[in-house]
Order: sequence, then structure tokens, then C-alpha cells
Amino acid sequence: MQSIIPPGLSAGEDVTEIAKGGVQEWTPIEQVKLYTNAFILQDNKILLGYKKRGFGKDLYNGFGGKVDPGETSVEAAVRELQEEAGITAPLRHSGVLFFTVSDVAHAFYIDVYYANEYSGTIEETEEMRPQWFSVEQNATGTQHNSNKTDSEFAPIPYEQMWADDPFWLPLLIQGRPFIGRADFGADGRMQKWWFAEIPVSSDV
Ligand code: 8OG
Repeated sequence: MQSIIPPGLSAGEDVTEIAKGGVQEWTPIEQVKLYTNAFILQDNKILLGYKKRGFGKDLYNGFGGKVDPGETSVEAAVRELQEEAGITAPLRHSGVLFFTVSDVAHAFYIDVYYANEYSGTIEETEEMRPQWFSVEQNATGTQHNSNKTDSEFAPIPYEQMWADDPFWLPLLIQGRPFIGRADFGADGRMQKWWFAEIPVSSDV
């Protein structure tokens, strides 16, 4: 039987598909670069950063970037979190994402991490402006608030995030490991996508 798992990802056969779409073939993979993305989840809130420059500018995202030579993925994730948000956290692996972007020569293999605690003081950096959002679906707060009670934090701003994030971020928040792939056009829209939940014990 042909595997349903898209090229670029690997997992056992016991994956549970949660979303797929698009019609064309998966984009051929030439070069792959390793990236990280890390989220802090605490007290029904999630820490996101507003990206002020570079790739993904003006979008909210977790904190992360390229894995440097000689560095493990988790070392890179810890370093990027420190560089972009000023904090350190005991990051745990939550999933793997694989992306292609039609005007970028390499594919992105992204290890996604989370932590429920952190040390240090969250601070704005040249690259990111950190902000807490409520993970409650009926959150009503407005953005750019601070020093509010939990229920007053704005909901996750999916409309200002990468188009694939609504598929897997809810799984990360619920502690459910995942894998997924999306191929993006130059216009930033997803052309083909596939996301799945994998067993908790899986070594993704
Ligand atoms: O170093 P730089 O900030 O350019 O790294 C890119 C970051 O963006 C890295 O954390 C990986 C992340 N990223 C993508 N694509 C997507 C995506 O579709 N969704 C999310 N949430 N993050 C992404 O490269």
C-alpha cells in the first residue's frame, strides 16, 4: 500500500489524518534546511511573537529559526527562543512540519517545540515583539493589551499567521503530537496540504 505520508516526512502507519487539500502533485524536494519553532503555553495562554522583519514579516508565530552547523535541533530551538524573546525554557518536541515555498529554493523541515514554563524576562527584540494570547476559543480581549486577567487576552490571531497554523496549533495546545506538510505559492497561499495526528509515544 502506498503511504499517505507526504514526501519529506516520516512516521509509522498509525497516523490520523486531520486535514488535506489541494489538487496538484507535491512539489519535488531538492534541498532541505532544518528549522525550529517554539511556543510557551502557560495558564491558558500562548506566547507568540509578531515578526518585525525578514521571512514571515508581519505575521505572528512561535520563536525559531535555522539550525546552525554543529548544533542539535533542540539546542537551536533554545538559542532562538533566547535570541528572539529573551527567555530560556525546557522545550519538548511536539511535531514536525515540512514546507515548500515556490520562490524559495530549499524546503523547510521544522521541529516544533513547546514548554509550560520558562525562566528570564520576556522582552521585545529586533526580530520579534512577544505577546500573550488566550487559547480559550471564546476569548474576547483585544490585541496589544497587557496586565489583563486571562479572559481578557485576545484570541490567537490566526488571520495574521501562516495559513497552515490553524491545522496544527490546536493539536500542540492540546499536547497531541502531529506531522504535516504544506506547499505554498509565491502569493503565500497553500497550494497543497496534509496534516495528521500521530501517537503520543511516536518519536517524531
Ligand atoms: O530564521 P527565520 O525567522 O526566517 O525562520 C523562519 C521561522 O518561520 C521558523 O521558525 C520556521 C517558521 N515557519 C516557516 N513556515 C512556517 C509556517 O507555515 N507556519 C509557521 N507557524 N512557521 C513557519 O518557515
